[in-house]
Amino acid sequence: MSSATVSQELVHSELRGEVGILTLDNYAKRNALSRELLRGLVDGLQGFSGKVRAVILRAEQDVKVWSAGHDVTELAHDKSDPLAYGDPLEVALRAIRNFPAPVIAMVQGSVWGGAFDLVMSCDIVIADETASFAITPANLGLPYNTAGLLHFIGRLPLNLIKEMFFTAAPIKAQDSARWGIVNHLVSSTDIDNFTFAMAQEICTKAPLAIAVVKEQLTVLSDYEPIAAQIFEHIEDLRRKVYDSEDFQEGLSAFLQKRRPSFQGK
Ligand code: LCV
Repeated sequence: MSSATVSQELVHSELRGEVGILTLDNYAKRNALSRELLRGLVDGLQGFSGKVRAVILRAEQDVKVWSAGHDVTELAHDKSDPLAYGDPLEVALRAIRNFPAPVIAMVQGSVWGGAFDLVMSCDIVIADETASFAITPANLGLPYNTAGLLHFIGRLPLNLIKEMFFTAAPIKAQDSARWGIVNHLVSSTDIDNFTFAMAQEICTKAPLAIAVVKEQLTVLSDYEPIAAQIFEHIEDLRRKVYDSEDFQEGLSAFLQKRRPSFQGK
């Protein structure tokens, strides 16, 4: 089976009028964001180009886990940057942020790690009462990347971002609505219709005007002037972390299904 076919197996694409629907479907691995699954997501978006005025990104109906985040088995552990610019997850996040129509994340179940960045890279987030959101690099000893942090800084209060990164604890549905992680919290019985109705409403508006406003908001919210010296300092700090024994311990513990023992070195 070709790689493209595998990817299409992991992410289903569906056209419903001018709404494109991408469904994550690798529950055996809790929709972990592997390079194959992410390729299916990016290919699905590209396949919608010129055909849709709104996209819904979802998982299968009523899953307990929307996505378990980055596929940990694919994280670079050769002392190179595990979340580099060319990482398949970063490529997928940019594809969503640069897609010329609104992408709505429809979330049921738990969202972990890089999948939280994926959801927050969508333009609108609709969730039900089973949703929760966690960012988990502290469980792996991994230094999150600067672009990812900027995604969060532009969207959420700094104290919430710190709590999520420092505790790696899931934010439950009600709190996610209170903090503005989600636009709407609706019941699991209503979420399908509610999300599709919003997508259909968007389809009745001027697509060029929407595409330009989306692009303007992306450019303006991403525009955080960082002096080269500061960027290099940040990269130096991150290198110390992904070079650390703790990162190796975090990966080993995950793969051996045991709790990590971090030594701070
Ligand atoms: C590969 C997986 C994964 C997975 N990768 O089911 O945010 S950052 O910076 O940390 C970033 C680098 C990132 O996103 O890292 C990943 C962060 N994700 C997590 O920490 C969540 C890890 N997963 C879990 O805690 C559990 O799997 C949850 C709670 C999501 C679901 O638990 P449940 O008991 O329902 P299992 O743990 O049994 O997982 C089912 C299969 O999916 C694999 C896991 O190894 C298992 O595979 P096997 O059946 O082959 O043993 N899996 C789960 N998450 N992120 N593989």
